[in-house]
Amino acid sequence: VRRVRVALVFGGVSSEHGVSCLTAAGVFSALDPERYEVVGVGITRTGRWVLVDDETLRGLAVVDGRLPELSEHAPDAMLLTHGPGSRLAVRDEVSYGGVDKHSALSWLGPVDVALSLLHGPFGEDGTIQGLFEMMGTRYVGAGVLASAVGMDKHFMKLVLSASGLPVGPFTTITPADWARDRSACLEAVSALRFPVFVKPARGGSSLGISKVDADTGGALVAAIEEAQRFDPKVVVEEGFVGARELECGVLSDVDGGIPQASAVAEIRVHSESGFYDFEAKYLPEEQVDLDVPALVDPTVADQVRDLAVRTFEAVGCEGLARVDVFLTREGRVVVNEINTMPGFTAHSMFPRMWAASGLDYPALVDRLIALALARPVGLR
Ligand code: G1L
Repeated sequence: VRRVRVALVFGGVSSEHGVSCLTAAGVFSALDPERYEVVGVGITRTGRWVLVDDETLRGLAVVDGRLPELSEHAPDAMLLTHGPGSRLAVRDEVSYGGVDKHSALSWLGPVDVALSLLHGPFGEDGTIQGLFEMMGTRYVGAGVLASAVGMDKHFMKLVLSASGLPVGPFTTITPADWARDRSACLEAVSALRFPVFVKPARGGSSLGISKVDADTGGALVAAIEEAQRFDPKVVVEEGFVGARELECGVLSDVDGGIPQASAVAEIRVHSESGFYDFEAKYLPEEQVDLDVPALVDPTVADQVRDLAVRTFEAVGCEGLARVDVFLTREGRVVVNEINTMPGFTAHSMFPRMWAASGLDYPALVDRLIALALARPVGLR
């Protein structure tokens, strides 16, 4: 039987280049070489698409505490298309004379499924998913719309609240809002209960996020302007003081039935104040304990799982997503966010939650590829 040809697209120009490379090595090592053939498509820090062989993929590891990085010297890779199985080409350095570009391309043949491991803009925001759609290539994970909604905290909250799901109070400040009437923006923020978190709407990481403790004009404007450095659109959220932070993994059902939720995990933070706060959340990893599964009442875990599945469906996700929730001091479960591209090394939360549910890392990767292969190309 023919092996499934899997394109791993990774690296990228984002700040998470190294994490993406590390994830590529993890996914690669989880793929059974008897059943899968891997085509490594790297994107260098400068944005060049390069072909990455198996040995290079295997070698992407942390060395001396430093994250791996793609070399700029690899041969150019190009995704040329159409139909089920986009064609991959590599520039043939020997025959390439700069005269006839077509004669300089060697075919690598069709790919059966693509896996993007790119972070942030052009990676998890629906853009590369759109490229795969246009090429008629099956791919793992959320589609164009769900990826874009998952990346944008403003639209994510609109979709979730319109679907009747519990989200915290928030307000959005677009560049036009800010230009039109700053004091109206600040008044909308003042209607929230403090502390508030000021965030770039489409960051995907913790960059540009500030906590503002009190409704004092100066601190608020400074926090908004800081967030605007990362994204012209800013979201301000009420903080849940003293809430516990829980997470749950969701996977599409293989037979197209109801999505399935994993064991629930808890991120436990050590902080001076003794409860969840901003400083604690963004402290180095040593300061955080991960409980997988979370030590919560089984009925709470069931509520979290149910909310995670409903969140997944509300956003129109496919494949996988990690849903992060707050368990408030009053015992309410509220969605914080959905992440269509969660951390995905074997030690990341999503794989760990599924391992706790009996699905180990290689089985998880298998399942995601099977889901992508079973999915029709085009409108679904
Ligand atoms: F394997 C999946 F499901 F396709 C997959 C691949 C990569 C899920 C999540 C990720 N995550 C990442 O690549 C990243 C967290 C390193 C960047 Cl978004």
